[in-house]
Amino acid sequence: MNQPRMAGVPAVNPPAFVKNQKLINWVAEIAALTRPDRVYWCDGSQEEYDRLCAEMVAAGTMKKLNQAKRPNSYLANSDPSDVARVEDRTYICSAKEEDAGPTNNWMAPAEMRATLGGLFAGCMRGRTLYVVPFSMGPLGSPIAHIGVELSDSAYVAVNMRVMTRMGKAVYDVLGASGEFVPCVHTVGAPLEPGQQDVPWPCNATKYIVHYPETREIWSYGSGYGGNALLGKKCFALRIASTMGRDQGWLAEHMLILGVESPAGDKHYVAAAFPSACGKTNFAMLIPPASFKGWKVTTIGDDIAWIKPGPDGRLYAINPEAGYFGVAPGTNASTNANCMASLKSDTIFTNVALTDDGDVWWEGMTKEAPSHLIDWQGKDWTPESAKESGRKAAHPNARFTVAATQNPVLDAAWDDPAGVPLSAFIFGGRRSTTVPLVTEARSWVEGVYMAATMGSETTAAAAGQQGVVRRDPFAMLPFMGYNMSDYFQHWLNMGERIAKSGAKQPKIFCVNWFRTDENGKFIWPGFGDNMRVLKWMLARLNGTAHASENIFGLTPDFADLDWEGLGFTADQYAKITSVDQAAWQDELKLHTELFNKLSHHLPTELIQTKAVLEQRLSAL
Ligand code: SAT
Ligand code: MN
Repeated sequence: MNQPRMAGVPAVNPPAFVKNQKLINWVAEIAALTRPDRVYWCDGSQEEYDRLCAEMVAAGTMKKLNQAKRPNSYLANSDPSDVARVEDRTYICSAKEEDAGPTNNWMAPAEMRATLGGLFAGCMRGRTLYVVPFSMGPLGSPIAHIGVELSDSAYVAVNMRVMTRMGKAVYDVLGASGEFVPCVHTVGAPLEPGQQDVPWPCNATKYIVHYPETREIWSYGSGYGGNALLGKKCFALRIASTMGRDQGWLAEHMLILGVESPAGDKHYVAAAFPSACGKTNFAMLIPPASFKGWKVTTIGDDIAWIKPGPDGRLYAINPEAGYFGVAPGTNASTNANCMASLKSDTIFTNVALTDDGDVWWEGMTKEAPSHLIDWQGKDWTPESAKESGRKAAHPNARFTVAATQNPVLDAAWDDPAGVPLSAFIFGGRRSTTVPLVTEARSWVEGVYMAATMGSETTAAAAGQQGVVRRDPFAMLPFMGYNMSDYFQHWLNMGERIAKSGAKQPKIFCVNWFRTDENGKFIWPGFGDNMRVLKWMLARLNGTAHASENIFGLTPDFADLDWEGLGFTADQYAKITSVDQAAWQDELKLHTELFNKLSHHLPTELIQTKAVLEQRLSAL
């Protein structure tokens, strides 16, 4: 099976367990283009993980943390220029521009191929090309798909082992003729002979490129998060959303959780929030002490693949196998389950290092340690930070940890059949305007709520923070095709469920983030979001009251369980009020969005907006 060798091209030497000739040929082709010093086929073993981590420690890319305090854990500090997803460098290169739609950057495939051809030529010189085979979803599940990432970053290889089902078993599922999504990744920093490497190689030029028709991903210049771990946003959302459109399923930026009442009534719900808006915390929620016997369990914290089952209901899997979560703000009271998950076997990126070889980030403890090494490797003290405002951890600092370390992992998290969904929740980060919770009166109204969702931007993406932007379905940075066609796809899915005779999931819109006149959050959030979940469950079972307003159905103060929380009707009014003037402005933004998305915008959504406008002006 070996390929003839060209000068300067390393032998591909596939191990005997790799039987897929198409894969071997493709690896040879990419090696010939990128010219790595060697090709290494990952088997996903613990031994391999430990070895690659040890190599990165020796190279200065990672530090091994104190084995007694944080066993088998590492800290990586990225280059300060490479700390978040780069949305303005992310492209959907469909044959037709209108198929990428107005929310995506587009370039003609041939033009992009020419550009990337130049950039990728010789881009891995002096480095190792890692062949990283992975399954998104339980191995062999009918909802799962396989990808292979070729990367010159060992950091990517070890993170992929945590974030996906990665390794030898994938080659077995792939067999001689199985399909895979090819993903090519380079940090874009070739080494000349004898050139000393830097701890975090990357390139000022970055391209995150998707070809939806041929289902290919090419990523250049970044080693961070969603730019580089290509199974996540690139495959599981951008490419998978187009697969879902073509094949009748959904790839969503959603957590999936199970919620069970003391009486044993259990439902699964999927919830969409933009990056860094608390999906991981919600997915691992610990109910307040007064909610005895209530249980919340995690299926996933970021992405859901959702397909209609034989009974017509929607079934969801988490395509991932780990969490790449935001560290700052995570602590024993905001997310004790997460803190427990991070006790060992974790890769931290861009958090601070304590003097005893452990990690720290803003919000981990009330008091910061008296001295730290910050995420840029510099001395940091609370006093110096007061003056300079410098953070010890980057606001988008992350942990990478296996789902199996989560103490509240749902028993069905790895079930190839997925779990049936009873409800969808959509939420943005809005300091004003949007009430705590609203139930849509119909599927179409729910799709409207999701389509017009706005959110204040966070540190998860490079660029200005805290500005409200429309983020339909929390998918704005992750859509693989024309946004309005996606809205239509959602409407079609709703109809399909209705036609099957199955009950459509209910759709809710939430906002945990309303602030008072001093800019402080009014709603306690975190575990207390259970109060809203409980009301939703009762709505599903037809046992809770809701009042109708212009936007949908909202609980009165008396409809929520307040036991154990001193929250007043007055405070509740502040986070549920619907201000006419604010909503008139809000609807203007919906109009702006709809003007931008006019190509193929479903008429049902235009009609829904017209009805809202009428109701609002009649107030
Ligand atoms: O960097 S990631 O895209 O993986 C994280 C996020 O933005 O949600
Ligand atoms: Mn996300």
